[in-house]
Amino acid sequence: MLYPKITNSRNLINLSGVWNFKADYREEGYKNHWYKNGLKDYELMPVPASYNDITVDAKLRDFVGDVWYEKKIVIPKPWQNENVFIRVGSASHNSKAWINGILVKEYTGGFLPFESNLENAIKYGEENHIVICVNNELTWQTFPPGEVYYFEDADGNKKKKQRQQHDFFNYSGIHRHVYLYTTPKTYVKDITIKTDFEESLGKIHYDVITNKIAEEIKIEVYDEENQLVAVSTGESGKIEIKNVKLWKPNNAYLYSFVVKLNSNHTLIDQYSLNIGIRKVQVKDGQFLINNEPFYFKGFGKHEDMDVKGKGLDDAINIRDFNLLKWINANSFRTSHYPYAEEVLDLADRYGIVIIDEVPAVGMLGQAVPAVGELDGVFTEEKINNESLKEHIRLTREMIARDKNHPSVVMWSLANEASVMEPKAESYFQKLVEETRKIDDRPLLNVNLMLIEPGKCNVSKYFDVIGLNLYFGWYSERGDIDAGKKRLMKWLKDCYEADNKPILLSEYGVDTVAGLHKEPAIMFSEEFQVHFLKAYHEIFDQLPFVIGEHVWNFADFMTGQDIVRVDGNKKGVFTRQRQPKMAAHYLRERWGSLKNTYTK
Ligand code: BDP
Repeated sequence: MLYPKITNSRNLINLSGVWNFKADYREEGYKNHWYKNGLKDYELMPVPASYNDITVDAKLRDFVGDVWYEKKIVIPKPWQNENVFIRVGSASHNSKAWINGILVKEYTGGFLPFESNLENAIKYGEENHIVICVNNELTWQTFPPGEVYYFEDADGNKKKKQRQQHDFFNYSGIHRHVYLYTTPKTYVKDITIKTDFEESLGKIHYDVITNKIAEEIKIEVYDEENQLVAVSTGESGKIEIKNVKLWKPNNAYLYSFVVKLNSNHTLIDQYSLNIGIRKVQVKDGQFLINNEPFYFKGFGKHEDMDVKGKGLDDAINIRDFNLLKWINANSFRTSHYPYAEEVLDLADRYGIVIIDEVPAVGMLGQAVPAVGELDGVFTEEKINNESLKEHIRLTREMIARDKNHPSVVMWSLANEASVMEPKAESYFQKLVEETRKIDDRPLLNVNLMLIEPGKCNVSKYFDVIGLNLYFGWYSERGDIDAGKKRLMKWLKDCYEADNKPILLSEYGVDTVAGLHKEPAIMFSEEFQVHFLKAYHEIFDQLPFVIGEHVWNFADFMTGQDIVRVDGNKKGVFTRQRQPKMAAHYLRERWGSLKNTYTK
């Protein structure tokens, strides 16, 4: 799926800004045809942003149900000869969109874009009425999974509530840009790029899909100096680039891949992509980028900030990339859902390596932090065939959206699923099989620390095993030495059982910025530094550990809970993106470790 752009054949209006907004507390929106009649007594709401933290209303912050967004816009008359699409970057979690009272799209999924051709719904040169209803209810068949229930207070009043297993606030609303954009009637629908190289010869394999058979497809590749370096024709083919400049971690080089559709020698559509030439493989227990062993240094992150929640924010995103560079990180995982396309564009540009994760988080029988025995969830009522279908659909859509980003080196198909259950095996076998049919990047599964070494039924299908380990925190609480011993044994046992490279996909501790204690105790900045150092001493001894992603890059909001003080405080940076003590320590360590660090 291509990102909407203005080109010499396409136009675009960004509808981000202030929209009319109404939360449907009395469940009357559909009955009263708000999608057609419009909103009365509405309030104002920014887009993109989560609506939860914008007002001072507790009822809205924790609202479960439908909210309605409305915008009126004149569509330029000259657009009548074009295709016109509406495209929503993401809305959490279930959306319906109407134009002039006509339903144009229904979509489930809170972290991926949806779009619709508006052909039969819009009026050109006149005002058009756009309504989007966003519902934030999760079920066992959505990703992430959750459950709506009713709570009755002492007066017998019923309240709709949501149960969820994942550890981040259920921010809701329209989270990314809403665009109206045009394409010519014959247009480039999709482009797929695969790259490789041999010595100094770069190789690009491309496929272009058009909506109708186009008479001529021309490809031009430009380097960063805007020099034409290669051309081709046809809907698919191979292009070679001499003296190629590779896309490398921390040293990104981007070519511009331009597709031109011609009819009777006249240009009818043009679209260009930034691409990077690089190669990724898992071989002999190592993760290779451009044939060199790559060691992941970085974080699990979240899209999360004050006031805007999960709303796309260029200032925060560019600040984050500056901090990643400053701390000498080379990678992060988009825990626990696909991030905005704009973030991946930045990663391509800054040379930061991405593990792209589908929103399969919370497929387990307990809320995080999970302790003790886990209940089974691979059952008829919970994670069932319907869930598998959805999981496959969202994985396909994530790959369709992100496949051309050179920064994306691996797909993460689940975080902390209940994979010790025998039924998880066929589920994941099928999921992996379907994923490998469409893309050849390595696949990651991330395991919870309650899945003991040798008890994971699905590791065998994956290329890299992610482990989220918190010994010395959730277990051996406060005793880093004991945690460290357990860690060493655990890692060795996991490797022996599965014989796959291991990425420490999460390790970290809640740390209150400004709390100092000597000797170090839990929640102090000193404790966070001691904990990380202890873990690194172990990783450095184990050649099968191919990377370390600290949990988390920054403090982030969670649901209200007795184990969370205004959210999860495991950030190395505060929620306002300022460093804790551990940031200085990590900067030193990662500065002294090369990307191609071999043990
Ligand atoms: C892991 C989860 C992550 C949590 C983290 C924690 O993958 O989402 O936020 O633990 O407890 O279980 O901080």
